[in-house]
Amino acid sequence: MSDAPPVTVLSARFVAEARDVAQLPPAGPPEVAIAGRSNVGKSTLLNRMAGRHGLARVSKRPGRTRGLVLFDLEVRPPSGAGRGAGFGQRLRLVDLPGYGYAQASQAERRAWQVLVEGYVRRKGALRLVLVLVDARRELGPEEHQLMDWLRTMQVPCHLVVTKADKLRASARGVLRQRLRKQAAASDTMVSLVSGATGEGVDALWSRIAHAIGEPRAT
Ligand SMILES: Nc1nc2c(ncn2[C@@H]2O[C@H](COP(=O)(O)OP(=O)(O)OP(=O)(O)O)[C@@H](O)[C@H]2O)c(=O)[nH]1
Ligand SMILES: [Mg+2]
Repeated sequence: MSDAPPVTVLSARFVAEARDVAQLPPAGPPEVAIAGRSNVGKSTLLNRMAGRHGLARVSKRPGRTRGLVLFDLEVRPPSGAGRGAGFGQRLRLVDLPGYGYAQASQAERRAWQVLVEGYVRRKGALRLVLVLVDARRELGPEEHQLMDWLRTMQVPCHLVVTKADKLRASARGVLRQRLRKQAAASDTMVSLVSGATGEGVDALWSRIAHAIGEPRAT
């Protein structure tokens, strides 16, 4: 899992933050969105994928990312992957606000749903959604619901188990085995990563390169 050839990020820049769908910029490069429970580590993983500390704002307190935050990356595909790597040179990463944030009011929850659903339904350049889950937690109803809904919307998703560094090596090995079985049994790709240490991020990049190389079913 760790010897995947790396994707090189040549540049990364903030494009826009949208608090509602009307504020979204016109569709540009292929988009990969990062979704998951609040505080799971979406912004941290985005920074790690971009190789830029501090690009997306990170916080110990849940509810940091409130809008859709878009970043454009110029990337060089893994060596040997050639043009088949799928996303050519430009890619847009979209940091989504987190769900399941305990202090959120009903109105905030509704606003989250309207924003994220509106974004996905727009069927712009969205090619893949990474659904993050904490390595120390089981998949909850929210993750299942989100992945089922993405499936009905025909948006490919990829389950990313993060904060792997929080587990001991033995627990990590057991989890890795379980995830492999889970991935084989379902139709979902699963990756184990750490936004803090960068573990698994090269392998995740090469899976993204392959996943978004395939045309989206509409
Ligand atoms: N140990 C460890 N800590 C992490 C990892 N990823 C994120 N964190 C920490 O978890 C906290 C939340 O990280 P964020 O990246 O802001 O989480 P988020 O999912 O973007 O949160 P919201 O924007 O509030 O939805 C921060 O204190 C991070 O430093 C990881 O892989 N390992
Ligand atoms: Mg965030």
